[in-house]
Amino acid sequence: MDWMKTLYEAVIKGQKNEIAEFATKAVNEGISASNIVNKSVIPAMNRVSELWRNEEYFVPEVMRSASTMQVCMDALKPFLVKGEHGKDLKVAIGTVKGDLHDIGKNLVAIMVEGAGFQVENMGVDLPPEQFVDAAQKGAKVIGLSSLLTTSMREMGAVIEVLEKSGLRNNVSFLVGGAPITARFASEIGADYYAENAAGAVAVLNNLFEAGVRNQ
Ligand code: B1M
Repeated sequence: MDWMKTLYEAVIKGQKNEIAEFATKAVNEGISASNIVNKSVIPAMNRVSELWRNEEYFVPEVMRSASTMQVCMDALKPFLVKGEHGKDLKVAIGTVKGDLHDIGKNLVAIMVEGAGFQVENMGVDLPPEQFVDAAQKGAKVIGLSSLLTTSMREMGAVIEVLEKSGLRNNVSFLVGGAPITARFASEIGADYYAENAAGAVAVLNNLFEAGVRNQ
């Protein structure tokens, strides 16, 4: 069985009832969970995005694929989180105010957790004050996600509110999402930009290696 192809197609077709079993079988046959995420699940969601763009998929199909992806990620989570767990660095990740997109943000959160970091997945449509709260609770990195050109400016608002609260120097900001660029990240005063989940993990590994830890 070509599990990578099977899983890729299962996300696209929304085979929610079968996908957990497929994912478990694939792992039991020696395919690594991170390979499944990077080479099947993420490309499948990208394909779903394309189908939406081409008006071949509409909201119900996209939501069906998103929830199938979530079932797959839940099945893979124990294998992703195994092993490297225990990096003493707390990361709070959320989607900014006005934005309900969470598929990519959830992928990033799971991959970051899988790389061993302590993750608080805060949700969507979050006002800046909630990120202040996360910083007060000890998050050293705040990850902001935005998928809309209408909400991306909210990332800058979060950074400003953190500055006003006096906590800006306690945290690093990592930003990402389809409309975000490295240039935009630097314009709003974010510390890091990542294009995808693997990029987010790389940024955090670099910070950890540079000695950034929970106090
Ligand atoms: Co929306 N939507 N949507 N949508 N939606 C987009 C984003 C859009 C590009 C579609 C389009 O028109 N072509 C468009 C935005 C246009 C723009 O602003 N330029 C759009 C729009 C307009 C809207 C609505 C306004 C539609 C309407 O109601 N008229 C509305 C807004 C609602 C709101 O948020 N207030 C809306 C609603 C929805 C649904 C609810 C139907 C659904 C969201 C479901 C959910 O998330 N629970 C939805 C979806 C699914 C999409 C598309 C089709 C797919 C997004 C996705 O999940 N991609 C999208 C079209 C597209 O992208 N082609 C679209 C797969 C995911 C794995 O990729 O999220 O990019 P992505 O995440 C990547 C990277 O971006 C990065 O890593 C991830 C993994 O590789 N990344 C980070 C993300 N966050 C990161 C954080 C990091 C680092 C990296 O560090 C912290």
